[in-house]
Amino acid sequence: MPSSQHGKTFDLVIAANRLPVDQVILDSGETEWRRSPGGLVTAMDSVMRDQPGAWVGWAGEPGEAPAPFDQEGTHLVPVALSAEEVRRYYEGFSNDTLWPIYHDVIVPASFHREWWTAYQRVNERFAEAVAEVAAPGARIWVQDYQLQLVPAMVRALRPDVRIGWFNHIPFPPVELFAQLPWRGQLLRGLLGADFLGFQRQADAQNFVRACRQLIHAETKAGTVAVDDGSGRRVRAAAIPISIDFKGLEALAREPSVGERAAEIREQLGNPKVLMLGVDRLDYTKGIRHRLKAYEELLADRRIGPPDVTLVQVATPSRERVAAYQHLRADVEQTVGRINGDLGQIGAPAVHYLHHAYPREEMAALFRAADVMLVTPLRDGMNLVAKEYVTCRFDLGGALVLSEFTGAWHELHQAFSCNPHDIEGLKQTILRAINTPEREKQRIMRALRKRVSDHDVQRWAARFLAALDAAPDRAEPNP
Ligand code: GDG
Repeated sequence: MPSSQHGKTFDLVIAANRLPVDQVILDSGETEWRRSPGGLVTAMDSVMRDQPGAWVGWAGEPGEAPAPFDQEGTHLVPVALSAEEVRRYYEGFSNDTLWPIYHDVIVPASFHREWWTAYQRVNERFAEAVAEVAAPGARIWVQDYQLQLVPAMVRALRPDVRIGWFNHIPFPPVELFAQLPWRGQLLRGLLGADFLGFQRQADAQNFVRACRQLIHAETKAGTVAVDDGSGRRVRAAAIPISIDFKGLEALAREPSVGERAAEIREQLGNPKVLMLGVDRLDYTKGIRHRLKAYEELLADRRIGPPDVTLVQVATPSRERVAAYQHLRADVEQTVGRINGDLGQIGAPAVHYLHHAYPREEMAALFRAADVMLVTPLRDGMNLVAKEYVTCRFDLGGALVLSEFTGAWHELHQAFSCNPHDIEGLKQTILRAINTPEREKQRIMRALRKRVSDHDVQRWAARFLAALDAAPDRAEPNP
């Protein structure tokens, strides 16, 4: 039952692995919470404007959770994770079991029963926190692969609420999903929801097929029947995520951002062609394939410094997971070799930056880049592709985009590539460089229209409308 007698309850409750704030330690030694600038936060702003909501998530540091607090109109409910739970639930099960399985097993997945136990325990804690702050009949929106058991756990505690879940990453084909020793529990966890949102139609279909084949559920027209005697059907559909087009374009139009873009080109020696990659340093992003194609183009003397240079921003990510440590070593060795073999004094072939930058700097880089290389081997959506075209209000630049991203299904006018096909990728990069300006402008206009018409505010509104329209829930238990 709702525990409104103990505290405030809300008609909309978000549950995500992380809270939308970061703790900052000031010079004075005091700590302060700052809003993190992610797209999800912006999307939620648009839906929480008219109705206050709560957000349940981890505050980012292991140990005791801070007390719930209000920030910019949202009630934040921190969930505690011990250091061991961070290792087992987050780095382990989420990022070393589920992440590789859901991304085509680009690296092998690790299965450990104690990671699974921690995943269950943490999901239960999230579900309890959600049940505490949800008003009667509230809408609950659970985010992502770290919380796949939460829908069923919340339903058990609070049969009166309406539950949605959105998967930010791909949902794998049944042949890969079937490897998971806990596949049945994961599917049943998700089937606690009323509506399940995915990035692509294919992801929703993979989920439905997994239910049919692995737990023998009856499925029909994008819905799955739940065999708990309630007669409930769960709908699965594609609601692709997007970005805050208006907000980012306004930032990109700032004169200071334009000046910084010119300064970046100047500092790079005013190359004729500036290529750019921006990714979390993750093996799904195809950074190695991109570097290989670039290295070969340089070695073949098709392009070369000082006329052409590549800036690769690789934001540090999951640094305690072994596969990420290997990737970093490999990428850094490759960059060193390319610069050693093919760079010149004052004109390195690759500018490799293992940092996170402020949004203004990212917008300036996007404005400065002639060719944006987005070459993942698998990516749920890839927001960088959408951000790049958003920043190009001047219609300049060219987007090279992998077919294996969710974004490609919306932005297929881009210079498409299969990153596994190194020869094809090289040809695509050359085409992106050499296509006449007018044609590139035509393409950029079409890409921008798509993102501007389908922004993150529309995504959030569509998700909640789909949640409201999902097949009726069963009558709550008396
Ligand atoms: C997951 C899915 C899906 C990166 N470096 C910096 C920085 N970024 C920003 C980018 C972009 C975001 O981080 C990364 O988003 P992506 O979509 O590219 O990738 P994932 O982190 O893997 O996200 C993905 C997404 O969820 C949303 O559903 O698209 O498929 O894997 O916004 O700009 N931002 C700043 N400094 C950096 O150094 N400020």
